[in-house]
Amino acid sequence: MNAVTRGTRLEKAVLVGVIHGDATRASVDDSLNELEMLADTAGAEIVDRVVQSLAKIHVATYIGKGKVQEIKEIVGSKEIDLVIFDDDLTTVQIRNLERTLKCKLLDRSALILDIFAANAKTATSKTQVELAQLEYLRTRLTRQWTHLSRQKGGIGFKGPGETQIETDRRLIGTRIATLRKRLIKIDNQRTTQRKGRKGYKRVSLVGYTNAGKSTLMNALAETDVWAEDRLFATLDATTRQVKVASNKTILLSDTVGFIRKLPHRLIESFKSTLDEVRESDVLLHVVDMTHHCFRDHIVVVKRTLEELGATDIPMIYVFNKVDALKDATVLNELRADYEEAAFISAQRGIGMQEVRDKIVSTLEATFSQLEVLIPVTEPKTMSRIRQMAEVISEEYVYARNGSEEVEPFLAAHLVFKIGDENKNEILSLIRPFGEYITVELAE
Ligand SMILES: Nc1nc2c(ncn2[C@@H]2O[C@H](COP(=O)(O)OP(=O)(O)OP(=O)(O)O)[C@@H](O)[C@H]2O)c(=O)[nH]1
Ligand SMILES: [Mg+2]
Repeated sequence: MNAVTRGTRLEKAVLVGVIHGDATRASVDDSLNELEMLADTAGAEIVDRVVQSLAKIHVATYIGKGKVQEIKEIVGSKEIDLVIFDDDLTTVQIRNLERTLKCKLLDRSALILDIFAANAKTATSKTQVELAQLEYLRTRLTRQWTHLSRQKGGIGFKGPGETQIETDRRLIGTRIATLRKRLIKIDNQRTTQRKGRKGYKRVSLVGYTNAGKSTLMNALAETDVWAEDRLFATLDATTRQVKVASNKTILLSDTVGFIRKLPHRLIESFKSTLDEVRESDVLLHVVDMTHHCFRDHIVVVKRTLEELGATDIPMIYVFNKVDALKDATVLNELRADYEEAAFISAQRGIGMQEVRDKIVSTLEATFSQLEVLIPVTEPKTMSRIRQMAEVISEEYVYARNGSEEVEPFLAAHLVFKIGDENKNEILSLIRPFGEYITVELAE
């Protein structure tokens, strides 16, 4: 997509990965495969890959001198426009490498930011991406770009980068402050919006990018949310009503996908979008089980959820793309490992009823049913219960505490369902009324 909008030809890129610390050849290869997908999404043509095994990272150039020379030769002989490192580089490393390689240099964060910039469609996501980009640029203002044609654009040069890079730290600081203020305003608006949705249970789709979240959203909500074989197709949170049972409608939200090494500042600036996730009653964790790295993807998603503070929310695993699965052993293993999971094809609409049923049962599981007699002289307690709980039945009866000497009094016999999060408060409220019993009055 970007390649088309950028005209003439795809930018040619070389990828660079380093085996260091816990990384193995295989894990670096997987990560580079993903970097390749990211670069492809951004509109680059991957011409070559360079991998180096390092006991120690070089402070000045990240990789060793010999490797830098090797890349330099590739850049020259294959007319490379762009060198992309799989790890984040320091300002000094970028400067030194650019000086030697004489071509554009990006690290993984910058590439992801670039894709986000290209995919940001709404005012909110544009603001969020711009903020993340400026935070990134601010730490790299000493870049020497003089040998590059900065105006030509291309990967890593979209969005505010083209103009803001030339302004000084102070200007960027001012812009960042403005964007932050704007985001606080958006945050407040969203909070108000969410309050207006009270009464509905909220379910969010989470998962690795390209897992099929938007496709599942469409299948469940019978709507048309943008789904595409592209990383980070969705950046904004979309919420739809979904009927999960004949008498139960929930709100389902689709949002931005996760990826390895998602820049922390992106998570920071997408906080208001991701609040949707944090405040959900249930999470649907969508996994593309046809991807050979899907187990790593699950780990990355879980870690990102930890970072968001969303680990206490009940989660349903939804293994997607069962239609495209070539290896039955994967399915057998998964069924054993994840007994509660749903196995579906969002694209073909297979397993949709199972997903709906699991949503209903998971929502039910987070509720307790309580029964209590509240004297009519306690209207405050009654109204608090009505606010927090789902009242199933309400009947007026006569009651008294154990003692025969006390005159029976009118009380409401309430049966209600209460979510775990409010259970303790309700229990302490109704404790004083726990002793009452219903009495039948003599004619
Ligand atoms: N074979 C197959 N492909 C699927 C299925 N569900 C989704 N896809 C494809 O997977 C790709 C990604 O789907 P999306 O729904 O855009 O994925 P997403 O998780 O929303 O991705 P991002 O928004 O980019 O994070 C698309 O090309 C879909 O057509 C499925 O059940 N089977
Ligand atoms: Mg999507």
